[in-house]
Amino acid sequence: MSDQFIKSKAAIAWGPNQPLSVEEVDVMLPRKGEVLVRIVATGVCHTDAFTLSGDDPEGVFPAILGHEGGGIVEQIGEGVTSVAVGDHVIPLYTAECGECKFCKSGKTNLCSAVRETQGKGLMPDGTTRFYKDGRPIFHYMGCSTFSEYTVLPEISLAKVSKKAPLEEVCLLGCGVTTGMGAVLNTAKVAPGDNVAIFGLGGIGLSAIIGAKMAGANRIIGVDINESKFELAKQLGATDCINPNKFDKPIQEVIVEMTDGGVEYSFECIGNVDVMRSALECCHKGWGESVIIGVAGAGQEISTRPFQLVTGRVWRGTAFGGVKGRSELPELVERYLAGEFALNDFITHTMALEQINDAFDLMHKGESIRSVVHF
Ligand code: NAD
Ligand code: AHE
Ligand code: ZN
Repeated sequence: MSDQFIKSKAAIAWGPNQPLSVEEVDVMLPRKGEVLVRIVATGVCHTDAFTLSGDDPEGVFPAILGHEGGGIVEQIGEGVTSVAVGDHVIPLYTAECGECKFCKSGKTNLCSAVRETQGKGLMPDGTTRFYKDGRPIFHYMGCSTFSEYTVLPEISLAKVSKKAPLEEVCLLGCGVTTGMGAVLNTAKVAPGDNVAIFGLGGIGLSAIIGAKMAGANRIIGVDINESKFELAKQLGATDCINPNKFDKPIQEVIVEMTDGGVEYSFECIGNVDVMRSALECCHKGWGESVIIGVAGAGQEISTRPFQLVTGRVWRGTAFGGVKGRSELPELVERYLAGEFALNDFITHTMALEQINDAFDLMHKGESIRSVVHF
């Protein structure tokens, strides 16, 4: 154990709804089972904005946000064996210990090993590695990629090919893996299925890629911002519709378009009213709706139970059901083999000092993904 630290540039969220403040922080060196990572690039996901808004029940401040990063191992703590200095890694907000009840179940990617402390903004030993002038700063989703240097548990790192540009594969740390995984792992869309994807941001567009890979028939993109439609169609959407352009509920429109409803729908927004539409546009008897979007504290979903009685299914997914350490390296290989592109998603790049612009662009609906380069 060491009480030594290094200096790092980081964007600190001092409180809800405040712009991030780029400052120099002290990062304590990794302890047993921990790894110090130099972040090369990080995407900005809507979940970062969600937590910054104060709506996240697990949001604690001051914190260093960011969870969609790519980096290089700088130093390892005692007992670390699965990564070495110089390895390229993607931080995981869903760890994979391989030993807990969840990992062993074969039914879920929701490892429980570090989740409790992670949700409190702390390392597994209940302490933080970040300090500003002696004041502790919380971690975020176990990743804190809005810092040049960050510390993670070994089990929260996926080691990936050094051939992959970290400035692009950082997007596999959340958005692209989540959207593709929701379609391919969680829903398991089959060739010929009709799907509807609500919300065409980084997650929804990735779901379109997954649907196209799965051989879906109709891929219906739904968004109130029509500037998202061009890329959605380029990626494989067969139809793009704006709910505000219809004089009836969008679920009725989709049911009519698809002879009774879609096989699968995906909510990629975090709006509980849209979650209802997404369920109700599913086909009677077998349609399944997958919730991906994250909704704020106190919000609840509702529908007539008859919707479920008559065979529709509501389910959710985290990180696309992907087990990060065992499955993400393979996804990086598939990216390197040219099976899907990532640069389509990167509408803006910027230095950490401009990170607040990334949030502004997201809120104005002008970006898909902003990527911060350190
Ligand atoms: P984003 O802001 O890039 O995209 C959201 C899209 O939804 C935008 O195109 C916006 O125009 C559209 N939209 C907003 N309101 C709408 C409405 N009423 N009807 C139709 N479209 C509407 O966000 P993102 O980064 O793609 O994230 C999407 C959601 O997924 C967020 O809630 C995020 O927190 C969540 N998320 C969940 C997971 C998970 O593992 N479950 C992972 C990543 C992100
Ligand atoms: N902290 C929130 C929930 C946030 C949430 O649902 N997070 C998703 C990932 S969003 C990534 O952009 C997730 O994986 N959840 C599962 C988990 O274990 O965190 C709350 O409501 O408390
Ligand atoms: Zn995310």
